[in-house]
Amino acid sequence: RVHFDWADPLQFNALLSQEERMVRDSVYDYAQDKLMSRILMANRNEHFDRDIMNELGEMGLLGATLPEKYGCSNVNYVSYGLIAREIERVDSGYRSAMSVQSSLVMHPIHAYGTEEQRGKYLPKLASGEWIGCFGLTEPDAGSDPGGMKTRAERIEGGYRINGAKMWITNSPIADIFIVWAKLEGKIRGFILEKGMPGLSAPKIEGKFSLRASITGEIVMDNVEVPETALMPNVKGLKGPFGCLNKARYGIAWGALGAAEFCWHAARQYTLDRIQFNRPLASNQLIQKKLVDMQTEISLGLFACLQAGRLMDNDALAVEAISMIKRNSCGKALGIARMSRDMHGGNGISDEFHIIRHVMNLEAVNTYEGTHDIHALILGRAQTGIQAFC
Ligand code: TGC
Ligand code: FAD
Repeated sequence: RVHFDWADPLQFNALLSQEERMVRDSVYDYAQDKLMSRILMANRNEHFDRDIMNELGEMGLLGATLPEKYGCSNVNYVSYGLIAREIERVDSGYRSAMSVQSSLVMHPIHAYGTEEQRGKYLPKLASGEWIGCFGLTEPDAGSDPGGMKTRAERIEGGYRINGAKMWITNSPIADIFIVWAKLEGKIRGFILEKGMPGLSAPKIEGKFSLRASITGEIVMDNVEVPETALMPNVKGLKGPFGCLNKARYGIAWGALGAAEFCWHAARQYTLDRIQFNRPLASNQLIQKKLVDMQTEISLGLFACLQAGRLMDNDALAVEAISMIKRNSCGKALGIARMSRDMHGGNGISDEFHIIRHVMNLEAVNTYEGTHDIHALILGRAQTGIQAFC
């Protein structure tokens, strides 16, 4: 009889290469050692520790899929997914910091920028010396970014940009701002730098989710940038969406890491906790909940792995990314809420970490395209009928 590993029922680990396992194990060790020890107070005090970016840089985890000549690790997309999973096992906010830098800042500079822009920005972003942010969402344009009001106009030697971006991860501490603006009616990507006159990034206070990640606005009041600030190699919404494809893929893996934490914690808690003279885990209702968690996470990981293998071969359709982003985030949120319930009163204490994951996953289920927007993307692809407008 083949041994059944409850934590890896479908032998997911056997499908990883030696290099992928090494990446996973080294990030697991780092995250459990250096991130887990900080998260409780960081979340309680709504604090993002800037040093984490340098540590991620030293580990080669920023822009990890990009070429070595820019100081990056040149690993595959399955490895990128494994990195996201291990970091988000600790906290979605830390994964946010990593994935914004990698997929939403370094990826567009690499894919749409000039060689000069790559050489100037990528090595410092890879090391964590510089932090980047990505400004697409606006106060009046969230799910419908095509409705953005931010405008760029040509001036002598460059462009003048006016507008405001909202809900921008890392903006208050960013050195580099990837900003999407309409230039002559077409969406274009610009690289702005901290300190430019007219550019500010106030922090958004009072978040009950992703409290260990810093979020802000980007306000651009007649910001004048040189010609060299424009990323020349893309026009239209496919520019920002091309970045979101990479980030959404990573979130699909990451959310399952958070879910795994909640599942394993629920299992241990219900084995240890005695009520009615026996462990909670001896009740049928509890076992069913644990098995539902195990099943969804195991199936979800296989979907992510298959998506990663396809992405590594340039064969992944963007609609499939919507499927795994939506599935992982929705299922992870359900699992975290279930785990919270199974922890009883302790489930709302931050010392047990579950309520933090519940609150984080509420935002993860919303950003990078809400759960319902991804349903509508998939619905359009299946029926040929656009339902969102
Ligand atoms: P639509 O007409 O569908 O497309 C417009 C153009 O874009 C192209 N396109 C894509 N290209 C590449 N990848 C994709 N996934 C693409 N999806 C669409 C499309 O081919 C077309 O190109 P062209 O050349 O024909 O013009 O556009 P629409 O305006 O109807 O879009 C609707 C919808 C719902 C699909 C879209 O707007 C959407 O996805 N909304 C969600 C917005 C979103 O995800 N925002 C994320 C902001 S960033 C963020 O949340 C970061 S959080 C990070 C963290 O902290 O971890
Ligand atoms: P809305 O678009 O107003 O949606 C509100 C509700 O209406 C949702 O339930 C949605 O599903 C639903 N809805 C919308 N349209 C339709 C429709 N046609 N049919 C049916 N239902 C619909 N953005 C960035 O650009 N960069 C970042 O770094 C970034 N980081 C973020 C960090 C955090 C913590 C958060 C919370 C958000 C971040 N975002 C970022 C913004 C995020 O991408 C948006 O919040 C998200 O895309 C949803 O937009 P919205 O908040 O304007 O909601």
